[in-house]
Amino acid sequence: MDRKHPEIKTLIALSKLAKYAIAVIAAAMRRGSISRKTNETSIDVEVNLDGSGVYDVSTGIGFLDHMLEQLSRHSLIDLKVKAIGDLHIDQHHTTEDTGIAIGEAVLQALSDKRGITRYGSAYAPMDETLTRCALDISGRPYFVWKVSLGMPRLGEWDTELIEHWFHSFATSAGITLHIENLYGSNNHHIVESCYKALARALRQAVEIDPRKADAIPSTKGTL
Ligand SMILES: [Mn+2]
Repeated sequence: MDRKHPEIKTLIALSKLAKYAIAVIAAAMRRGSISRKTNETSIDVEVNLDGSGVYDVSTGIGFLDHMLEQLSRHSLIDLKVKAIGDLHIDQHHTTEDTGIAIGEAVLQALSDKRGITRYGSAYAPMDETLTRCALDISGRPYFVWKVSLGMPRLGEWDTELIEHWFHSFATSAGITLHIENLYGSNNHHIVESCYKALARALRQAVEIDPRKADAIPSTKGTL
């Protein structure tokens, strides 16, 4: 086969274009939708991994809404969350279950994970605070949290639940997730930088890598 022959060159160009088009179409369908009802919470979540960071979030916990909005805005993942939980007891179930449902929706949207970059990492500075997030969409959930918070509450949100949110998200999305606050003093900044670092790292990791758009990014052939 003469690769310099004009017709062959056209055919090669067309097949590359077709591969790219298939990747774009597959990417356009990377949406997830989860409806999760228990005796403790009722949660509806929709995500679009190829969005533009449009969100509509309502959990009944103001600070959690603020954080989920940051997650969407900085990951460019469109995010709808409607959670009605047993807040008259405490915020534990609502916090945990939104983490689970968003993780499940992301996992569903990733489907067989074809073409994804897979790894992502980001530093998020916020005034005096610096936080690092590194993650692998590995199918092997693992969670490392090196963050200390000195205040018992942010708004009305119990800060001990924040670690739990990240743990629930990592577990249900099947992500190896490491978050470390390197330094900082303001608790609002520390928590917000954790969500922003997660957002930026996630944005990288779910992105379609055009150099391997039709491949599963693992030598095992599955993730
Ligand atoms: Mn803020």
